[in-house]
Amino acid sequence: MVRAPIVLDSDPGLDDAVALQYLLGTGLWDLKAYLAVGGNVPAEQAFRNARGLARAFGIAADVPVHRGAGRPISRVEFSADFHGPTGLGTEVLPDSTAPEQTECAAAALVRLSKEYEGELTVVAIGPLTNVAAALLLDPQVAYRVRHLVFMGGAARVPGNTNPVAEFNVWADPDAADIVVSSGIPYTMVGLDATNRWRFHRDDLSRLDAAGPGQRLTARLMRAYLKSYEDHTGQDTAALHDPLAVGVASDESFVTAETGTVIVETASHLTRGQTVFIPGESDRSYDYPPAISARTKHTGRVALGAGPRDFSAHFIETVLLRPSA
Ligand SMILES: [Ca+2]
Repeated sequence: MVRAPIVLDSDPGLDDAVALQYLLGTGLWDLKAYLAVGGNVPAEQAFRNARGLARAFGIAADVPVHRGAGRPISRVEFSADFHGPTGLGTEVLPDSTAPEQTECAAAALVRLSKEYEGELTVVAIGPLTNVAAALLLDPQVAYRVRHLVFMGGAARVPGNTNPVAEFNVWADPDAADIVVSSGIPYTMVGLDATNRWRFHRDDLSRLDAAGPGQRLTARLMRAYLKSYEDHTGQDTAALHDPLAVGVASDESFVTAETGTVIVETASHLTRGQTVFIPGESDRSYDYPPAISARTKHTGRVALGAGPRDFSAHFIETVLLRPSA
């Protein structure tokens, strides 16, 4: 089977780490680059974590890891404490033995969009800073990328960072707005869907039983579950980032509609809100021209859990891809 070219852009991040493992486990993708972006952790720590994960999952020799933008487009960098002191709980992974790439993430994305024009899938599971930077460098990236799937946003459910905004979009709302207004074919996989597919304590015992190759994964998921418990009181954890990777190959993990997403970038109160205007809406609002003009760009927006069980598929798939 021919594996399709893909780029993963990530701010590792506990669920980012297992999203990479899941991507590799599917066997569907030819990972051309692993891009780091600040978000859950500052940009430099994201790069270190990404290199460590590339080594841990045995791809360091084959997949270049690129350093991302040093900061959000127009915000002060902010990192969540949800993912622990290193971003991977307390895990400090040995660095990759591969030489450091000098090409930055945005430049790599521009280059790969040319090399794999019309074929390249991009999955972004952190703030959209690198993708926006690539689009600013070369707006034609939007027309060369086959499909962008990003984890972010909350269309019709509450946010997790303020009452209406999801963290990735909140962290760099300007970047997100550049992306959804660029013309790039995109699918937004936000909290409407990601909160619906969970990792359970029972899944930990499957990892524990799988031997040394799943010990890192078990530690990461144990830390992730603990963070959920400490921060939200929930005893299960949302599979946010892995789900975005899953949707890149099969939309039936979610229900989705076509419409326009506009990101709130002006308000302090609702910063990062992803306002969803359904494409098939029979409601007629009286939009000002600046908003009406935006509705020519549409994407797919995940609005709930789909018929295919992602939680089951996730655990089965990571079990296929032990770490080194
Ligand atoms: Ca992430």
